[in-house]
Amino acid sequence: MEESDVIASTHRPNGHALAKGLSLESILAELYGKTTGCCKGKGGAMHLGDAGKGMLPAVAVVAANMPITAGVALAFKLKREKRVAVSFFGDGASNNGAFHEALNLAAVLDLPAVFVCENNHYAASTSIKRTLRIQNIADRAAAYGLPGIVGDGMDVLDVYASAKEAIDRARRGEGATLLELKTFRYCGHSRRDPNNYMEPKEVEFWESKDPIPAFGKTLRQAGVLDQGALEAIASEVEGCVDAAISQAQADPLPQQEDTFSDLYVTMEAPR
Ligand SMILES: Cc1ncc(C[n+]2csc(CCOP(=O)(O)OP(=O)(O)O)c2C)c(N)n1
Ligand SMILES: [Mg+2]
Repeated sequence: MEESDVIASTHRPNGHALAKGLSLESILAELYGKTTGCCKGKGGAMHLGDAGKGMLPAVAVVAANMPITAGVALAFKLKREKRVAVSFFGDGASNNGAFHEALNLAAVLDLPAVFVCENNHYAASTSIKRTLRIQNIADRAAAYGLPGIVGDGMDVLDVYASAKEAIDRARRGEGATLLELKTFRYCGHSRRDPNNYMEPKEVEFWESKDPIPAFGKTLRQAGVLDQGALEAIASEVEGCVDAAISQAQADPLPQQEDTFSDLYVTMEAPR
């Protein structure tokens, strides 16, 4: 993606926010509800965003970000801007009506959009085996006349290659793509979830493919970084996270008189 492209995220926006250029400090402060957060502490964990960085505040209503992505892509097309709108969502979201509405609109209007399904095989506690009778969510793209790509969501370079293919296609004006990335979540859906519904073998299988050590191995084998350099990066990152947490804890909370500020935008209606 280019900096000028726009993403619309979900109830799991943290990684997307970091990747789109929001600072660690502004993300952690938002999680703590502090005024220094990217939404001045009023969005919280599930609404991270910063329009200036090309990230709409995340939408926690499953699949509701998808028609919004189609709308953003339509705006880019009408303004003849070479920008791309990217939506992230889960396997569960692909059973929601908004998924089908968004893909069909993107197809018939030839929109510069990429719909990225992070298929982690569960929607909360429900296995995909109970909700899907086809092998790949990407196969649903055919029903709308869109290309569907299956990528290995545990392989950084494969994700890069398949995302680039879809984004380049959208930017060339050749329309939208449904990109399914197969992945997994090793823990419960939330802190209250005992996660007693996953097979231990299934978790072990996916953990063995964890993208972070796997990409480290790729870099070592290619002679890009040695083990010492990888460990130095890991400890530098931990230091940055610790510092951002301490800063967020010390930062100020919003004041009562700020309750109604920043809720509405005053603007002239576009013609
Ligand atoms: C319309 C709607 N229904 C239910 C919920 C509650 N809910 C939040 S996340 C979630 C599971 C979503 O599963 P999936 O789309 O696979 O995303 P994942 O959490 O696996 O990344 C549910 C049911 C919601 N936020 N919105
Ligand atoms: Mg899921």
